[in-house]
Amino acid sequence: MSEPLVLVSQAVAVRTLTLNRPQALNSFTTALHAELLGTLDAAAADPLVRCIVITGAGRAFCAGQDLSDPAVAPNAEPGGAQPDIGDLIERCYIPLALRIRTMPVPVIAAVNGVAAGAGANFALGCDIVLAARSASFIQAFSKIGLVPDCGGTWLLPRLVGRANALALAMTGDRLSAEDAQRIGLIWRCVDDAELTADAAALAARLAEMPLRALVQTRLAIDSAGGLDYAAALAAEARLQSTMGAAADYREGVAAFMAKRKPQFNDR
Ligand code: T3D
Repeated sequence: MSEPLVLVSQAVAVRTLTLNRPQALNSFTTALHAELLGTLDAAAADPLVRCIVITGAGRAFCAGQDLSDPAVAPNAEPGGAQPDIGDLIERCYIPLALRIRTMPVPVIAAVNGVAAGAGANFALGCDIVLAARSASFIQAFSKIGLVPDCGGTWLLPRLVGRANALALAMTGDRLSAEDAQRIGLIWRCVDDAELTADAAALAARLAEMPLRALVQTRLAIDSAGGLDYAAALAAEARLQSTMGAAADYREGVAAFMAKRKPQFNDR
């Protein structure tokens, strides 16, 4: 039997998914896409999972699309039929990006090495991005005549502003994890030796928190970008009506008043 393309492990309520094509820097093939989506679906459906960590095997996080995949190889014949890359994006990258954004639990990217092209934007689409100090982020698309995908055009300007987004995307320059933290592209960069433990500790903390509130926070922050201030305030009030009627709010306040640890169960 061949090795799984995604290694799955569970520690208490935290599920870790490790991209496992280290020989090709964990670049995406259609088989990896299928396996990754399957493991994300399984994690979403499992009540024992309260937080997910995604990382890469070997020295890279993910080098984006596997450029040796015959399905995307340009036809060298001038005027010959070319592969429809947009079709691949529709079939593989959009479902992946949307799956991450709709997970019923928080998702942490633990970026252990280089994250390039769609591999970088896949990481940036996660809720919280931790990176090893030796890791880096490359919007590699422009170097091969493509535009950012896997959410890059939406994520980059929101994370780092238009000036940084355009410079990163046009130059395709490698951005160190330290600079990524400095410009707000990621949450935090940590010493290489600490990445796994720090990601596990953060995941364990989130797993004990009120999941429904965390997931609604993601939704509210993402949708507020398309609203004016008054509409965002109104949306917060509507959402707070729902959250305030739920069991986790009662539990949170009761635990605070009783000076005990809360036990949250809403999903
Ligand atoms: O069809 C489409 O393209 C549509 C989808 C688009 C989404 C995208 O993600 S487009 C962007 C695709 N990714 C890239 O352009 C990145 C290509 N890789 C690199 O630029 C470099 O490998 C890195 C900067 C990421 C790392 O450089 P380095 O020097 O640390 O490693 P390396 O020697 O280049 O790579 C190590 C091995 O991994 C090497 O194989 P080998 O020679 O040891 O057998 C290399 O070919 C392989 N590898 C790295 N990236 C990819 C890859 N193989 C296939 N596809 C890759 N993307």
